[in-house]
Amino acid sequence: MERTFIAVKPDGVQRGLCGEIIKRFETRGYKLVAAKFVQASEDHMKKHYLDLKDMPFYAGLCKYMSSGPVFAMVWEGQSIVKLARMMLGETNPADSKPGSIRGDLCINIGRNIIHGSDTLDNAKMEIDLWFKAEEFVNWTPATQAFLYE
Ligand code: DAT
Ligand code: MG
Repeated sequence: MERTFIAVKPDGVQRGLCGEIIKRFETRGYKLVAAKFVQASEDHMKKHYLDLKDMPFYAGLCKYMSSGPVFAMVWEGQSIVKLARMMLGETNPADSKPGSIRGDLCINIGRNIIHGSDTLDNAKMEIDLWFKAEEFVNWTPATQAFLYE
């Protein structure tokens, strides 16, 4: 089983989309293993987006991401890193297909409402950056036997 880091960004929180986003992961059958509602510091966001440090939008992105609360989550499931990225859609909502989260719920690249890890390695790094070991819940969903062969 893989784990991935998903966060509803400040714009998604302000627009009241946390429930809709959680619902999509829940109804697909993924398992929530950690979650918290937090306002991250700008320094924290600079670490989170370190691979984008040379991009012209890096400073504004980190400032924006720390400007309000985010809903940070770790979801678990088979091939979830890649499949969650497909659920998100493209980075630019304008390129995202209807049916995807960004394709259905947002318009602008700088306000694309949700973050999702892009690789298994980045998922591990992001999960370590955002969550401590004691923040994870060990549980077996009652649906498990009907989701996986
Ligand atoms: P993603 O969030 O799809 O993984 P990314 O890691 O390339 O995309 O970029 C992180 C975020 O930065 C992205 O969700 C929105 C913002 N961003 C990316 N490209 C941008 C651009 N050209 N102009 C403004 N913001 C951008
Ligand atoms: Mg990314």
